[in-house]
Amino acid sequence: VKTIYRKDYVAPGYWVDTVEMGFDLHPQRTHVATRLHMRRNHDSAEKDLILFGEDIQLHQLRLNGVDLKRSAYQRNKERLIISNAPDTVVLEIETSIAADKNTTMSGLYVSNGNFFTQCEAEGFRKITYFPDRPDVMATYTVMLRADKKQFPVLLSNGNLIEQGDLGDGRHYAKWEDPFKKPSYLFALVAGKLVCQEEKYRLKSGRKVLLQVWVEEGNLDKTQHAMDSLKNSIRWDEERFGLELDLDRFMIVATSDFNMGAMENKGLNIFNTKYVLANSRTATDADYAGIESVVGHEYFHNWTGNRVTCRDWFQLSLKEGLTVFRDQEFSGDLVGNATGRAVKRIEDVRILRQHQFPEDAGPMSHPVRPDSYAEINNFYTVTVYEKGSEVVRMYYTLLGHEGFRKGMDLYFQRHDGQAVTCDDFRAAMADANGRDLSQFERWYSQAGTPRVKADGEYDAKRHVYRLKLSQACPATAGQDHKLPFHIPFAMGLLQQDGSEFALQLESGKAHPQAPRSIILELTQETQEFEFHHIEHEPTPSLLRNFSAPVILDFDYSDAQLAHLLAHDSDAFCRWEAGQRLAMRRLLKLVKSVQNGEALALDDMFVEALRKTLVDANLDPAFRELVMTLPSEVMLAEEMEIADPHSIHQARRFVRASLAQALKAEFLSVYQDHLTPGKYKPDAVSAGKRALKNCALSYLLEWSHESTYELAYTQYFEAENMTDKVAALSAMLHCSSALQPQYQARRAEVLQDFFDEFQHEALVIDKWFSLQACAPSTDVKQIRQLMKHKAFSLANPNRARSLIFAFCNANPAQFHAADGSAYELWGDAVIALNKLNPQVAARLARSLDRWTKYPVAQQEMMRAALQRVATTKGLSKDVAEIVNKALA
Ligand code: BAL
Ligand code: ZN
Repeated sequence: VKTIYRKDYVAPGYWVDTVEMGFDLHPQRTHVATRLHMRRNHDSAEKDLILFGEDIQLHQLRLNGVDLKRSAYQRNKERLIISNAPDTVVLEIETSIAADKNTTMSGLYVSNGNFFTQCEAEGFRKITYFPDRPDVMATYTVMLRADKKQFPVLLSNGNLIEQGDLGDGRHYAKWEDPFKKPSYLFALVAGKLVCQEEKYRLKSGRKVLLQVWVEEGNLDKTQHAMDSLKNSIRWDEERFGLELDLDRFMIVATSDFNMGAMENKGLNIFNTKYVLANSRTATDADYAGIESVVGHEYFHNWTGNRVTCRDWFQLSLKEGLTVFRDQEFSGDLVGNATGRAVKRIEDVRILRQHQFPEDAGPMSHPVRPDSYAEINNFYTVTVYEKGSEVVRMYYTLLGHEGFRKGMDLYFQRHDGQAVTCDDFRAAMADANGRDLSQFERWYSQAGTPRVKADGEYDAKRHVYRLKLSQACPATAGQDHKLPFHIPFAMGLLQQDGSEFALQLESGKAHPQAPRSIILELTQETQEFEFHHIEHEPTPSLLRNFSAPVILDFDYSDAQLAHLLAHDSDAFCRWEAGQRLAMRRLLKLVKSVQNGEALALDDMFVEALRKTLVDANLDPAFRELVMTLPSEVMLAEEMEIADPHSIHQARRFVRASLAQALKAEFLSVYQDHLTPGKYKPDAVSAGKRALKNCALSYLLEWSHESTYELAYTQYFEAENMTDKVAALSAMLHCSSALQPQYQARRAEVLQDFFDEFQHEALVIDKWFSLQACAPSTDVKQIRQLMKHKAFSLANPNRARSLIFAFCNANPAQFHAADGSAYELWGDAVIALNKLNPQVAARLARSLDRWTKYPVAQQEMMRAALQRVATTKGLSKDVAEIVNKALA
């Protein structure tokens, strides 16, 4: 498999100014005529005219009006090269595509009888020959022709400028996108679709047309996406002064989609999962997901489309920045400080659960990678979520105004350009007169830095000395790391829970000094002295998770309980609870391994009880505190992961809490019932989350009455959040398999399937709930794969069953006999033929194989080798398994 390096970037030999395309759409054979106006880039070392093309039939090639003979160009499976072309070229290309045979969901494909495209990263080359690279930006005019009955709706980017009948049962629509764009933002949609639409008035007074297109029968599920779109437009105007530049903005939903959604100019194509919602079918989490993904794709219009990436190594330029923007959008929409903090904690959880393991495994790469074999493998949590943390650090270092100044300068300098992460950093630095050269290491060095903090209190001088040291583990190809520029937010708590004024200079006391400050750690080790600290403080460190690092500080249990009870920084408050829990869980795992008796101390139970019943705290926050670190996170904390002991230990803590706090859980449950009309806002969702968390604990306390509670909730629930929570509690609790509950469990599962069998997204939940249940073993997964509703070819369905099992049911996935690794291998191999991108994602479930006991390692290695030696392996999967085995 060929590796592509960032250092080898060469500017394109030719620019493309205009693209005219004509599509004659037929599922079996779509004919595409393309005309490109090109001109030589005299600044490029590339002298040939290079076009990319894959899996397409070439019928004709004409250069400046003359047919090119076969000897006039070179062509292989990936490229078409014309040497000695003139400086100005009009290139006409005729190709055809069998879209109905395209199971990769990249390029032009058919889903449920409708045409869709996905061109990022390199799908446009499956439509026509083209310099398919993000730094080639052109304006597009697109003519679509198709059978009117079968494909009544014809959409592409930009504005609709003409439409009409062709007389033979076919019709046409002509679209023009006035903005220059790279080919990866091209899109077309054709088929039987209906839309919810609205005229929306921008702040400037200009009116735009907003549309959400779905399959017939789904118009009762588009309102939330439409509301989210309007909120996004308003938010970008208010927070960043960025206006929608088109007269029309469309969202289209398809149930066959590799990613969450795609930001094609003016024609966003979405996975149905991130569009369709009503209270009957969607949970609070689904509603929140829709809001953030609609926001994300909309925000790309400026951060991604108007200013795009010079090359794919710069992917985080648009993705990290746009994730940061969507996180801020969701945080701002909640509208209060705790709601913001809750969102922040949720985002940090995702980073720790997914990105930290990635950074410690075989796919570890910098936010701006240096090489890849298949770019689709680099749409990762590192590029996205760590990339967002990197952008957030500018925000933390430069402040709200400073960050805005940097954004303004970025657009002033680069609107209409394809640029690099360095360009973004330069805009941030220049707009604020700051030297951010060391900050570059966040882009170039992989791995999660560890910051060690040591505190020392000098009672005589009333000085608290904080020593911070940083180190970053070696990662593939990077043995030695240089110090990062780390914003380190902190405060010092007094005994009564209030905060000391933070004064770094000695001399007179300044009671007005801030209570929370941001230290800048740029050396390997630095010391800070805080003056006028009258008694030994409890340090509140890395507030709001101010940098994507692992913090080591030797807290006592008492200090953690103090932080959990009092810290004004909600992140650190939550973190204190997690540390208390993690400490106990890891000890209990050892006890399980040694066959010792298990016990949970009162101090911990008491600390959680206080939070659980504290009515002054936001319910959503209380739910987060009551949620123990996941099994995946526990595994990451161990030298040698032991999924079975981890599962037992975690189960024991949940059961012990349920036993000790059953009265509290019961009253919390009853106090947070939210009868009445369903509202998905954060406050209502928080109440449901806490209530359902209480329910799940109550079911750990194995008792008829609590099982009854879930059973009743399931049948009486008027919204999907409560229904799924009840079902999940019944399937996932330790008593789920007790004979007296078996029949009920089967009954609710069947009832759920019967009621929602025509709602694909809900049936995904049905599969997922079973895939993640602790009692579901590999045999049952194989049974579920034979279910009439299962299909490997549909990415959502494959994810709902197989990915869920491999990634979120560790105790069963790591069954001692290795049978689940075989299932994994079978699925990767089968998916490889259908959809290499999705196959490569699943291949990553064995990323952390070297963390397990030797016997398991051997079986995982064998499974990886079996995949690696499969004939016809895509470069997507090959890159993943070869890196894992390296
Ligand atoms: N650009 C791919 C999908 C997304 O990140 O929005
Ligand atoms: Zn994105």
